[in-house]
Amino acid sequence: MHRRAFFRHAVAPLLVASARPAAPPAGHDRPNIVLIYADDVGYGDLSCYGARRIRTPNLDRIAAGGIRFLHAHSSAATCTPSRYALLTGEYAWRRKGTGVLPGDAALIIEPGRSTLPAILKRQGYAIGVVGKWHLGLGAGKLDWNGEIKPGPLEIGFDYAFLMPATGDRVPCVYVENHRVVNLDPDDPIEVSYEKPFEGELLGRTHPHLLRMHPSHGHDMAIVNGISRIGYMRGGRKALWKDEEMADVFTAKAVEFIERHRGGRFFLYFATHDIHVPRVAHPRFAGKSVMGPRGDVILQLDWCVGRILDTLDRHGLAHNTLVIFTSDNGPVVDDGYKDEAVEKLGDHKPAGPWRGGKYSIFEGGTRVPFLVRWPARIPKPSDSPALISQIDLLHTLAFLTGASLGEQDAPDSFNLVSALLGRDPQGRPHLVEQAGTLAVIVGRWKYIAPSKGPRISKNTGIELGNDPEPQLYDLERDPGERNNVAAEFPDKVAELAALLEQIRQSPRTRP
Ligand code: NG6
Ligand code: CA
Repeated sequence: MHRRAFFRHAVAPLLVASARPAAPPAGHDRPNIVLIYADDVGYGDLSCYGARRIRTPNLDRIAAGGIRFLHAHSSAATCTPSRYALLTGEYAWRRKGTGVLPGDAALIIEPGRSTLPAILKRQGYAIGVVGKWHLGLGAGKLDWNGEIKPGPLEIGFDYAFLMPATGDRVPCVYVENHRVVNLDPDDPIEVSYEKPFEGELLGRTHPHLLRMHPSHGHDMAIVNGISRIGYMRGGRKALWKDEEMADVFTAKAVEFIERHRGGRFFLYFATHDIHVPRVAHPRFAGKSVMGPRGDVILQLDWCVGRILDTLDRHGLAHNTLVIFTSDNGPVVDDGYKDEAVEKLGDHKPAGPWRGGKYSIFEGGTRVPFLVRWPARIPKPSDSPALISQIDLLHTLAFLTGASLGEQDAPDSFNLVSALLGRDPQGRPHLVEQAGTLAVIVGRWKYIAPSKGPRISKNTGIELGNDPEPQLYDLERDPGERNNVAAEFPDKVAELAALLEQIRQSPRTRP
């Protein structure tokens, strides 16, 4: 077929979504929305997804009263690009500078854009974010002692209580709205990702000061007996205690719900768990058989339980849409010697999928995704629909009665019928992002050739890079073991062309 004609006949139809969405609820039926966004939790890490060596009763409660998605994806296999896509509805690979950010990066979402929080705010919702941010703060070199902006408040949130980047990156302080919490003006904070401060004690030079040791990287600033990525000095009263973080975030999340229970609210609750460093509160430390990685899964489950209990206590559960998912797939050794490898046993963090965090195989982005909304989802079910977190923007906009402008959320599909369990198909196609890109259409997955390493030397994860094209039949071979590219050259050509077409066009949504 001629190339142009090929696009028109084979590719173009795929760029248009088919399923007709269910009607949006009338004003008074619009739900409260709680999006619980966990960090590095794998498909196989929850008992409602088959884990046996660990129990997650509160997460299982969501599954038991809602929908368990089996083909749901984070937008990328690492944090920053997944979160960028979640909040903007745009594939992160379209934009430079959306990879894993250092802790002193500037905000990567331009104020004024129609973000998920900005759209829901226009619909009259109170909008809060509690937990991990990792999308940058400020507009250039940031003074952590002054007003910290632009940040979440400038892109649509009304309230923010944040960890700026990750638990393993400085600065190790909380930021509430525009200020560092508990900052003593006589002990200002300084942050550098270039060189240590004079006299700074580091993990690599003073390992005897550490209670948790790095396995790779993470040998710079020491905070709370744990060495991190990056250097910092000062702000001693403001430093967080890792073992208290889950309690601190959960209390802020509960407060937000209680403050806004009289109206409509959207809470984006982005836990630090189960990212490294994995330091559980003493209530959970040693309580799993899998060491700290298991303990923080128990802790995460407890946080989720507190949120659900709060909704119950205030009679909000019936009309609250609760979504639980994770920003990327799982990793076992992500840079600290925390016994995760030694105590894993036969636990499969990625469940049946190959690879994990950082990987273009399914383990990279195929994550747990649970949805509960008793008012609109009367009975529990499993859904095989292909959905992505990038679709939440359009779907939630629709559910709350908002419409999108032409330029908004270019890659976000309105999947309300799939979200409510009425459409088993979902997206017509999905681009997955790790070191390279892949595209899924129906049963087929094509992975674009790439020169990167096949296996990460740090984490041991199979990254899925291959200089040759890869084609997998996910129906017959969900574990991506048999590359059938040589058997189906037409399929390879078709999907390679589709991926190219998606890259070239500024948007994929209808
Ligand atoms: C990597 C870190 C890893 C983790 C990751 C980001 C090293 C050696 N590894 O660079 O520990 O922080 O970045 O994780 O520094 S994410 O979930 O926020 O994407
Ligand atoms: Ca992550």
